[in-house]
Amino acid sequence: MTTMYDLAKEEYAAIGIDTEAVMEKLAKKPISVHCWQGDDVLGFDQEGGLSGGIQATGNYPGRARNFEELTADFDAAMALVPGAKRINLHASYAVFTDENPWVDRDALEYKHFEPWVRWAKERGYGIDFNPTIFGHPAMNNELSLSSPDKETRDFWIRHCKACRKISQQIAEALDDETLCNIWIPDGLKDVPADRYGLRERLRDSLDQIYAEKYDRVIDCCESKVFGIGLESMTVGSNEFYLAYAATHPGVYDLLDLGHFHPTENVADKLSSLLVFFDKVPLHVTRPVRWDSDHVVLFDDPIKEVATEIAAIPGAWDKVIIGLDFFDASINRVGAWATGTRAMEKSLLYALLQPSARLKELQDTYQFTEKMILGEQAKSMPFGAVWDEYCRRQNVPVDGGLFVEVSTYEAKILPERS
Ligand code: RNT
Ligand code: ZN
Repeated sequence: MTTMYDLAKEEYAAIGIDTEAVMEKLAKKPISVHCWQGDDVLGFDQEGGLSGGIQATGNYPGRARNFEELTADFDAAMALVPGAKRINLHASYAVFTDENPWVDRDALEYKHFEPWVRWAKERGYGIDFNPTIFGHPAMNNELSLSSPDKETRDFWIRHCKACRKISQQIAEALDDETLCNIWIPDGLKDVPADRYGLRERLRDSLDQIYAEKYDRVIDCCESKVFGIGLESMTVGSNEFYLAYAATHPGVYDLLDLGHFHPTENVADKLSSLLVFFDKVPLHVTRPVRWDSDHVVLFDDPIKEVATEIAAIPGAWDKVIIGLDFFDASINRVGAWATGTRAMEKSLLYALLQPSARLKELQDTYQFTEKMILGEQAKSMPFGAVWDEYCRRQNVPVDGGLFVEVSTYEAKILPERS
């Protein structure tokens, strides 16, 4: 019997695309899935709630409250997602036990993350890591590494140093590398009287944090344009971190799709960074009017980012794909699965575009044919290849997703109320 996939395979072959090779390539590219969709970014170490100009809105029931619940939910979600995965942890997800009781963030050690490492090892996941510089009493007027207060800066410098060390130890335990991403909310609500001092202090703090060299840690800083309550300036702007990265080999600039002005296109930025850097880390998210961190969908901005990753020479390996969304208004397992699947789907879509031919047409000024071929590729039988990829990866096709999510929900909700 001829399947939809057989027909699609032939159609793609006619424009020079090998769907078998594409599926194989996609299955190996890891997506770093953030742990914080499962509990609305609250973590396990503080009671104070979220701060730092970010917000998880909604109160859908069933939020994970501890390591057991969060890992169970992550497992349930990832059983619905094709392809290779990593888990992206925040320092606030340290696991405290009777043997390893609570310590403050500047005293965290590898042992507080060992349960995560054991868990990840069993699943073949790599781990990425983030200092947690928000939702904590040591945030001083929402300033941390750039604070005018030495005591405040020093606390967060100690925290970041601890996190880099933990990242190295995690990487060693997994015989891998760990991306360690520093994001700070630091900024001002109202018109700044001094921008330079804040940025000069941030540079000095970073220099202290990065003084120690680690061979398995990929360091990066995440830029931003504004936060809620911090509308007038953000210390760690993209110019700031791009310049820092350019002058500090081994430290990279992380681009979050929600951290730019709405008409800026992050897909357009990738080629510029890839001319100069051997790594470009990303937070893929979906901003709606502001940095709202909606669940990633198979929409144009994501497809365009994926197309750059698939088409730029070497970008497939150089771009480190991480996700960053947190919607508390819907089932969180459904959110995780849908967003991560959308990333996979966009990469599959991108790999199925006739990029080499389109480039050739651009380079020979055949713009009409380029336009027409580009339009043709958009309505080719992509869905049949996606369904086939899901089947081969033993995950549901889109039509089978909701029932899985709701079955899991029905099982766990009674335990969590
Ligand atoms: C905030 C940044 C940051 C956080 C996570 C929780 O605007 O995007 O990456 O979302 O670290
Ligand atoms: Zn982010």
